[in-house]
Amino acid sequence: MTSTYKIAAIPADGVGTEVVDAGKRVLAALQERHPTFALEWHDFDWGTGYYEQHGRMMPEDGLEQLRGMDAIYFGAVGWPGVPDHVTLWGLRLAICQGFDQWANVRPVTFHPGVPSPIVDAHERELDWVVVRENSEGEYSGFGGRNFGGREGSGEVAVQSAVFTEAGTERIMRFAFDLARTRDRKKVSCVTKSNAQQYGMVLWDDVFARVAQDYPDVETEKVLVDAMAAKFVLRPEDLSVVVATNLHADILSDLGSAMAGSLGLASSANLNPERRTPSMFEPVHGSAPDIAGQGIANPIGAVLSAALMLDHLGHPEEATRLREAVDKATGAGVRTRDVGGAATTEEVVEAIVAGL
Ligand code: GGG
Repeated sequence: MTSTYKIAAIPADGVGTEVVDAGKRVLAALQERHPTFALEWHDFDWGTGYYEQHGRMMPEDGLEQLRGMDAIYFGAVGWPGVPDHVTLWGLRLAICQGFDQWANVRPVTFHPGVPSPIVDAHERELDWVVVRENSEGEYSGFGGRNFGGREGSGEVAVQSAVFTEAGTERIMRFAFDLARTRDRKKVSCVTKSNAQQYGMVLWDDVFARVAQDYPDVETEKVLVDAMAAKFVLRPEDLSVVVATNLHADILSDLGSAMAGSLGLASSANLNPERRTPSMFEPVHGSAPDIAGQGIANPIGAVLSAALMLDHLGHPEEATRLREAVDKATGAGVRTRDVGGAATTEEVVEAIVAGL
């Protein structure tokens, strides 16, 4: 039986358009070979181009237009000429926060043939998952700038990080539940509670309380600076890493760089209660320096499509996608960022051939 899903495609800016197109073509080929699912695409031209015409990144009723979708497949946001905070808050964060996609799952995976700064990464078969709290913390949007200032004192800016017990508890439970599905049942909690004595101490307290409900899951609490070092020096000791909105964003970039490139990293912005559509996107941004040249790495977007298939209830098809990606990288079909010379198109063709 074929299940049909309504998917919103929002390529947005720069290489976002190239990698979303690549992901859609790989999904079409998969669907043709394994017709257990069908995707009904709804394309949205939102992003910086839309902003230049309409003064906003998406229409006022944008969330309403997306509400009936089964999932959102997103590219990347940001383009020179419009401040990054305007584009980010106007589209990506508007969707994540507007739909309460509070769990951002960012797997760190190593691929055959992709050179990694960790010498024996492939022998160690490393893989771990960064779970990013995606609704509050440093991205709460509270603060302001004071243009008045005292004579000679200059401007003052305040940016508040907001941690709620409910928001912290749900992301901790999500991380523990995820750990239970993995071979290594372990959650590493990233913190900075030695310096940030309110929000981060609440974060630690909630972690310790939730951990009591998961006696079968190993735990550790690590300061964010020490965790950055641990990513590089002892990654084999990681399984699920739960961190705040900002810390997890930074750490997951580090993880994907260790795997070879930010272009490989996939992510799922989940509303685990399924009250609203979840959103799947490569971790990378719009990369204006290489946009339009046909050389962007499509793997982050293709692996995000695999996460989308998992979410839609098609784990076998998701596995086929992942295996096809590994066949392509293993055969040496790699874009420039991962030591090859292939174009986006050539990587897409190699993945499709391996399905
Ligand atoms: N596809 C991810 C993307 O477009 N990211 C743009 C960005 O600037 N993200 C920063 C953030 O989400 O913290």
